[in-house]
Amino acid sequence: MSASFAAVDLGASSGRVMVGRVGPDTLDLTEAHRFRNRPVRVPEGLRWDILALYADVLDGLRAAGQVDSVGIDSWAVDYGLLDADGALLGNPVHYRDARTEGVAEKAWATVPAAELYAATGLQYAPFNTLYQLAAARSSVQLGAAERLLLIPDLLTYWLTGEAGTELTNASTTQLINPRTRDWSYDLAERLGIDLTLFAPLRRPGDPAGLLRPHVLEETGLTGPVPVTTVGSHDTASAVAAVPATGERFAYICTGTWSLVGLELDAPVLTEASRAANFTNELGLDGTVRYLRNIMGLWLLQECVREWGHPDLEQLLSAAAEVAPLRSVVDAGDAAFLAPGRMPARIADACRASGQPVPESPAEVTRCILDSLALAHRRAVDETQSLAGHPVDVVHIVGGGTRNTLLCRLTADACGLPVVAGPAEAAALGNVLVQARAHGLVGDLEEMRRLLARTQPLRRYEPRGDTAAWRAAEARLAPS
Ligand code: LFR
Repeated sequence: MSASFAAVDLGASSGRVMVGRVGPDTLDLTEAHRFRNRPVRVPEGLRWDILALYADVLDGLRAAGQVDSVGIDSWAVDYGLLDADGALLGNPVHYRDARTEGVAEKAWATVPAAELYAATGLQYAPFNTLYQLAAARSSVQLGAAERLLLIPDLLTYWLTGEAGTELTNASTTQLINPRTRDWSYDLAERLGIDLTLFAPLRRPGDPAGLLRPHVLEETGLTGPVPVTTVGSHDTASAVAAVPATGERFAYICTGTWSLVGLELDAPVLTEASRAANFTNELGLDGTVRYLRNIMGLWLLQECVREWGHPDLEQLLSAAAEVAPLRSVVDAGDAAFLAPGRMPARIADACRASGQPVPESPAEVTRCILDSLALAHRRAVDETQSLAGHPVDVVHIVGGGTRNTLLCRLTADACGLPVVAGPAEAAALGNVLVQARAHGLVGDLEEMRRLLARTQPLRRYEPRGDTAAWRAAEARLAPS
């Protein structure tokens, strides 16, 4: 028996609709539609073009053809607000928008940062939904809102008419207690956040309704076609698709961000963990994604945009020839969060730490990739000691697996073997959770065995010792 599943996977810079065909010993993924996700700057700030994304989702479902179910995942933390009639109130605000500047400090006056961490396990990031809601507190839109739907839940609502809040993504709001895996009622009340805005929680595998008649009409599909709840946070789906065969592994989900950490059974809520800014997001089947957010390929994407989109392959081969570790920046620094002027900001950071300023695009690219590998090394080291969970392999999944230089440098920097692949991890995790809900695969372990058997993976052994990386680390001021 086999079945087909459409996985809608929206990243911050591109989206795709993939079709996964799953049988007892097969897992094939094909691309139905790929599209750009282009945020738009309007006078009031940076916004997601959610209608364009929805139109692309519909085009993708049409291209996918008849499937047994549909699942949706996307980036985290952002949301749309609906009025009492269920109509969308304005374009969702982009998490890189400046509205949250200085907001966290005000929230901490009510609930101190240490208490927030102990209650939610979430890292400090200015864009956590909690701070976005605090920033929007007196806005007309929030005042008029009856419902708040996280991005994948909003798209699911448009497709099926059913509203829910998927748990793995809900955990990125900073309003969930990672021990009870339910809302942090007390915290929300103290911060004046109205939890009734959120639709009831649903979990990966839960049904999320059927495609509405007008959606069937627009996509040419024949009903009934169910939508299945998946790990709707893209990182939850990507981690579910890490093709690890044991427990002693760290993962790096690469794309716009690098998310580096471990899969654990319980959250780590210590003060040391808070100081290191590690987060405890909820994963599939009671797991915790214990990880750090690193700026990731965003640094390169923004430079490439500024350079007028030169050929990436050529740029990466030229970067491979540049002398290694000449200058490094702290790829965890929030100074790189906002869009714009990225080469200049990288140059400023090198200057400020007394290192040579990279000049050519190849030099800047090398600086970025060395810096990312260094940040990967640091996070892999720290996650093991903070969680008391040693690893002997690092799995890299996501779009960054196509960047062989980044994978190689990461293996060297960590001093550990790297297994790279699959590139479309989020889509595969999305497909596998749907397949499981349809009785085609078993638990997480079985999903991973299927991935390891069926997906092309590439192994990078570490070269040399890590002395040069340790020296480069010392050049950066402690974070
Ligand atoms: C990756 C990701 C990260 C989240 C960031 C913002 O696509 O979902 O996990 O921290 O985007 O939502």
